[in-house]
Amino acid sequence: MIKVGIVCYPTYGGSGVVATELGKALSKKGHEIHFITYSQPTRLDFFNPNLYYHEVSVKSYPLFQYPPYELALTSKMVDVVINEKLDLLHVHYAVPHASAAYMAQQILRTKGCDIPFITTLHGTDITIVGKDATNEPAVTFSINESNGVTAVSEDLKNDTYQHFKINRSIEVIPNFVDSERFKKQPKEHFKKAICPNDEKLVVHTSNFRKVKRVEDVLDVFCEMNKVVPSKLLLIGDGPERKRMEDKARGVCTEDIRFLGKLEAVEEVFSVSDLFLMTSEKESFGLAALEAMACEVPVISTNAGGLPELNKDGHSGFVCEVGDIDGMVKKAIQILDSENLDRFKQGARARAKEFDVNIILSKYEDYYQSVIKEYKKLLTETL
Ligand code: GMT
Repeated sequence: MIKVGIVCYPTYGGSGVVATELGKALSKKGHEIHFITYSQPTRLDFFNPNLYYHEVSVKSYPLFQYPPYELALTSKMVDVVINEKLDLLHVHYAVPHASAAYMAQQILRTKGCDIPFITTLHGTDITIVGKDATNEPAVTFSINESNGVTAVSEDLKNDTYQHFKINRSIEVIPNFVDSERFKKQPKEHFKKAICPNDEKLVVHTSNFRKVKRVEDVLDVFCEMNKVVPSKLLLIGDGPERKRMEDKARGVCTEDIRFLGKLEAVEEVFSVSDLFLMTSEKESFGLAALEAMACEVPVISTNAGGLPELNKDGHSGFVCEVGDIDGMVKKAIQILDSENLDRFKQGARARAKEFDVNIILSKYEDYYQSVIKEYKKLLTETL
């Protein structure tokens, strides 16, 4: 049994979902998991005696234009490691969690407590926020000082080596899905309500940031809708949502619905026929994996790690970023009654290769090896 402190962004983005699902799965296997976050992680929705939640509260003061979150997080990590006697810290999303973990490790050392930390790189912490000159030196330093580093795809690992001066190995451990929770469920009444005339159901979920290119989803849908009677559901919320609602207004409006944030996305996936992921950057594409697990074929771009997930011609198709015509053609091909079942089975089969039980053991093995290496290092330096 390992006692792990998990740090993540609890309410927003795929990195928080992965961190929370990882912690839940580890706790079910008997590990003791301590979430150290500024609010209750969204998917931390069940009781397990091995799960703990420690809230980081950031105090403000009139002098501060920006309340010092990183400092409060560091101090909380120090407190939890000592009081809960943790074996390992695992921080998700490098900015600023890796540098906070490094600082906590240094403080703990002065108190006679030695603990290794692992940083998991998720995507924009490298491709956008991390490589920005305002953060790059601190991100490079804290990745190099981590006792273990994982990336969610080969592409993200390569990007990290390309944009930062990294002098250590990075382990690729892909995202995963609970294929027992994410599987096709009988929700035909829901399909009937959305698609009363047996239209095909197309779905997109994201946090509506610019990198997702949601306007391409709308363009692809409006074109394919001229050939295949269909409906589009857009799930999620974010900075681009208002602009997308404005864009959708007036163009096949009656076939498009924005649902906002939805917890039980697997219910919508259960009745969907196609998932569109049009991102210009996407290190893995967790939302697409969850859709695939529910037998929804995916049309994705070839950005980042998406081709490592979506098998062209099997679980769906992979197109160039911005290739609207190509995506329309592929969408029509998938939705053809001659092909649809084959793609649905292909999507589920591919998703099962990323089942939580397969990927969880990769994390457990990696935890063990990092702890062992760290102990070896300590005895060597004594
Ligand atoms: O863009 C998001 O959806 C949020 C972002 C994050 O770091 O919170 O997601 C990234 O991490 C996910 C989990 O590892 C990946 O599945 C997403 O592909 C990745 N997003 C991007 O690279 C844009």
